[in-house]
Amino acid sequence: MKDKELKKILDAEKVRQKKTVTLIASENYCSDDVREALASEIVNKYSEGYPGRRYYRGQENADKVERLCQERALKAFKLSSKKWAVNPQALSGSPANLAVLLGLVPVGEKVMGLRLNHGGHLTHGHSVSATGKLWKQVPYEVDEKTEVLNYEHLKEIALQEKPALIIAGYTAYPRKVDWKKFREIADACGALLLCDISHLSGLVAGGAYPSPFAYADVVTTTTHKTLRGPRSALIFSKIDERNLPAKIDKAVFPGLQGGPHMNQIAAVVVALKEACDPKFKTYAKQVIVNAKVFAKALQKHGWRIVTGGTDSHLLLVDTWMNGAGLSGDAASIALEKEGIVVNKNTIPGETRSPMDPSGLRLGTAAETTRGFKEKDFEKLAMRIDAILRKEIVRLQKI
Ligand code: DSN
Repeated sequence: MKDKELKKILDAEKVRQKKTVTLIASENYCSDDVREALASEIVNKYSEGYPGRRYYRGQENADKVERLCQERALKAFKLSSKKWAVNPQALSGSPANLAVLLGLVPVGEKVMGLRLNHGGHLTHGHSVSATGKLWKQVPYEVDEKTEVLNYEHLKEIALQEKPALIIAGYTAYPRKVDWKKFREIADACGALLLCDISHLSGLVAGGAYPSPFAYADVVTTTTHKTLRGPRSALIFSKIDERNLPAKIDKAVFPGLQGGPHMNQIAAVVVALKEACDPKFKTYAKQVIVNAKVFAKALQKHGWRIVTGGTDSHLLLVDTWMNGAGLSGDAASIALEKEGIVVNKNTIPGETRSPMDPSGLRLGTAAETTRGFKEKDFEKLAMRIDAILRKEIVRLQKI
């Protein structure tokens, strides 16, 4: 690279990633092949439209890449091309969710989503997101005591509010989601069911977490979390008389964006092939085993884990512990000083602010890619405990 100024920064980022432990649940380390595709010449191509119906010429390779992406996406999630369509053009997770709403839900109608501070995502109808400005969020929460979803209660809300669309699948919910129950709730109130598996897609493709495809109308996912690809997104929609795929395609382009980022789509093609490799099954399984061991080890050191554990790649640690511990912000800063990179996170029933919440969200996907096993996460839990306890003592002295 001739730009020495930028090269210095990028080299420093390479070193930072090498030297630190990444526990951010939405991050991972993609393969060299994924990065090679991202930097390939297809980055230069403008491909407004869809395969076979583009606005500019010179699309023979772009069409092949996009079709291959669709084919491999169906294969990775064991879907039939007769039943499911794939749009790989949304630039990332938030635009993907926005496209689904724009395509399928009249503006002003109700969208039922988990509250942000209970583990939902901004694009599930939060007021600061376009999804909360253009549609009316019907929020739901996790149970106050158990901190897990109470499906009976969700059904009551859905029957009362009659949302046009219900969103299941989250950003900070560690437990299994009962997709079937969500289907029943959606049917009971006549809503569409969107399953956002951005966090879970690698685990689902690897057969380590239940698949929502038997129950959903639409499934969205980012491709850079447990799926271990580039930053991008996929939207799957059911093929039937409702024409969901055509409505979603139209919402993505020309509704929300111009030309797709073909280099990202090419890199997703690589990631999907990798996700079909038997080794990926082992990886996905290990991610969850590691998370369970990690949660248990932290519990043994006295930390409260939200819901008491995890069924996925992530866990929420209550670091505040009613004032006996330290805030999520203070905890994340103390850990970063020791080379452990995490994100602060709200916990259900949050009493503090999102900028300085009560907990941390920890994920095992990235370090499992680097080969961490159970004993490594046990050691890491011990290190984290020591760092946080030392910080509590330091803060008490100030
Ligand atoms: N990327 C999401 C996450 O970290 O879960 C937030 O948008």
